[in-house]
Amino acid sequence: MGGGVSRRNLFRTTALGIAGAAAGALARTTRSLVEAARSGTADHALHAAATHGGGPAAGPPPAHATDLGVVGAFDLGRAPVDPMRYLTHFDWGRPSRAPGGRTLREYRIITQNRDVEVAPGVVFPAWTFNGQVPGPTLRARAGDRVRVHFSNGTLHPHNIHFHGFHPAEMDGVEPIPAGRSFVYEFDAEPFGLHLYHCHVQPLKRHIHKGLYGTFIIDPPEGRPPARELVMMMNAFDTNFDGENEIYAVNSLPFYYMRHPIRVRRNELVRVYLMNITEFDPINSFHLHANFFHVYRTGTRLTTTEFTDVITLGQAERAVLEFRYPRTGRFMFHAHQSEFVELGWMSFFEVVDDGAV
Ligand SMILES: [Cu+2]
Repeated sequence: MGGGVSRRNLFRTTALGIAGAAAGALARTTRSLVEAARSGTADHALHAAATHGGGPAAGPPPAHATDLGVVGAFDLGRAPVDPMRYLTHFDWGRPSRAPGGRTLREYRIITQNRDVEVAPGVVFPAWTFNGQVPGPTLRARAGDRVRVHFSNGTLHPHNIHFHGFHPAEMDGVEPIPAGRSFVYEFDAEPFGLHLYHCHVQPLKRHIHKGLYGTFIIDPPEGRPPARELVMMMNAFDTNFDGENEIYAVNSLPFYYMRHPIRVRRNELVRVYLMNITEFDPINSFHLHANFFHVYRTGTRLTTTEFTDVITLGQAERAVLEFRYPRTGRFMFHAHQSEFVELGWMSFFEVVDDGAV
């Protein structure tokens, strides 16, 4: 492990919060802790913070708060993505009628470099699709014609490799040079929950820097009505030492802990769960006080598992379905404790009214 901010001390430095000091003091503490971590004196700064702390962090923690969290407010204008919007935002492309009466869907994707704040005070030089990490969730129906207008707006070669069926020349493994464009076109097959990502070497760096997104192909007959939520399990190696310091679903650590995702009691919830985590062999999703039906890769309409933990290797994905019969606040998180401590902790807020 390299010097500076190690994966084990970053959140002890940025994240003392939930039990910490008044907001202004807290911000100063965060900064000093991050700086201390960078200079290798975090333990002293931590001791100082523990000694001088007091008062709540910005934003109320869940009722049964843990000692997890980050200090300071998230700035969504600088965030890799707006986590609430990302959950439910689907880009269906610009539709038109293709020969034979099929639907043609056209999407525009550009790679852009962007410095994003992956935790308060922690800036990451991301490579993005359309300015966000993860990239936009592209969605089509099985059998649609998909046309993706790709432009490389950076100084590095990039491309887009889609998971799914397509001809070799549409496989997205040829680098597209800086400033150049390419049109990927193929039929949307097979239905399921897929992924797209840059496929330029070194692959782990191009992916980890942020060039990935979700690609959903709906079955011809659709799926039952549900509250649909896209969750990308991802992580950031903020000091480029080959280990992640931050874990999350949808990029911001502890975001859904501070801002629980509201769902209605008894409504069908469908999670499109992806794992794009680089540098770790697996990631996982555990739901509290409930079990879910699993549709691996979303390619079948019959469930194969009923469980409360699913473990996925990189690029594996699964559609999960469940209902909460009781109101209340319920955790969901990785079932790897270190990932939890480094950000991958979230809540559902199950409510009775329509305020969802
Ligand atoms: Cu790339």
